[in-house]
Amino acid sequence: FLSKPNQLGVVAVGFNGGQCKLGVEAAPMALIEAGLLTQLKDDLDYEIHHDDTVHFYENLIPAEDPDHRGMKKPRAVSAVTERLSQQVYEHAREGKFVLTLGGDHSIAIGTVSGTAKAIRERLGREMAVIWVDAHADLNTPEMSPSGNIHGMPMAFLTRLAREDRRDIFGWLQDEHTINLRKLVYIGLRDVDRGEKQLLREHGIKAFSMHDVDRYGIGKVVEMALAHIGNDTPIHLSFDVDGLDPQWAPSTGTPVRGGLTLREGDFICECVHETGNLIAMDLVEVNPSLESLGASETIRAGCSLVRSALGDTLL
Ligand code: 6HN
Ligand code: MN
Ligand code: MN
Ligand code: MN
Repeated sequence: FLSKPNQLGVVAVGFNGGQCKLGVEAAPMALIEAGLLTQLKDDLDYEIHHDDTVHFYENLIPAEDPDHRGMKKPRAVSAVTERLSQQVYEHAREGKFVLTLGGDHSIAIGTVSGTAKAIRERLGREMAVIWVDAHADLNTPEMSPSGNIHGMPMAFLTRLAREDRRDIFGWLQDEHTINLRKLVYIGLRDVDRGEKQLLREHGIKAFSMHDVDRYGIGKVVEMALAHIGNDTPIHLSFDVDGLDPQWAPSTGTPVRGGLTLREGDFICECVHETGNLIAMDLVEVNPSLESLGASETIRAGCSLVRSALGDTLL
């Protein structure tokens, strides 16, 4: 599905408005300073298209942004993700792989909508999303326990949540959305009540840590990919909190009992091997939390991205 398999579009998104902790906006720079893009270029032979900018989207953040339906900073998140959607779309419509470095997970409203639209236009296809995370990020505004939009992106992307106001996600059109049957979760272990009900009601494919323990990561990835089918473009959205805090302590909502780094890398390698991966997000690295573990978390993030882009395969 990549018309240019070694062309890599990179978007660095220093955005933290989908949750309340400072620091996650510094992750793209930290990942780049750790050498991530150099490694992709020199070791994996990608031609990198990057504007050499970390986008903070200051001009898009309104001074006044009162809560709406319980959502915190709805206009800021909406405006930033609308712009990001366009940036990602522009890379993806040319057939490049799109790597987005976040930022908190609310930015997936921008990334997934951008690739979904490009894939519909280029190939007339609905793409699949593999969401690796401790959380389902499927809360509608009304069922969210926190009001933080990083817990809601999948609800908006699948139309389980809708909002007509243009300045609060009303810009999302059908062309931006994801079919619930084309969504697969891996790594879940902290899912809210309402989210569990939605997962059950809609029969959404979800592999929790319980499933990873029961079947092993090999079988889980095999089942996840079988659900998607072997001729479907895939967008991988990887929340670093899918990993156990032992490997990724520096993240805003850590949950014990997660994936090992090796299991995370394995997921990325297998998705790469399908040849169908068209985009990846790496989100929720927060270098200012658990500062002792920051460099470890950053190294883990770099490893996940390299694995998704074809490293470690012989
Ligand atoms: N993330 N389910 C919780 C909430 O506030 O909605 C946590 C969400 C975490 C989101 O980690 O991207
Ligand atoms: Mn999470
Ligand atoms: Mn929780
Ligand atoms: Mn998440």
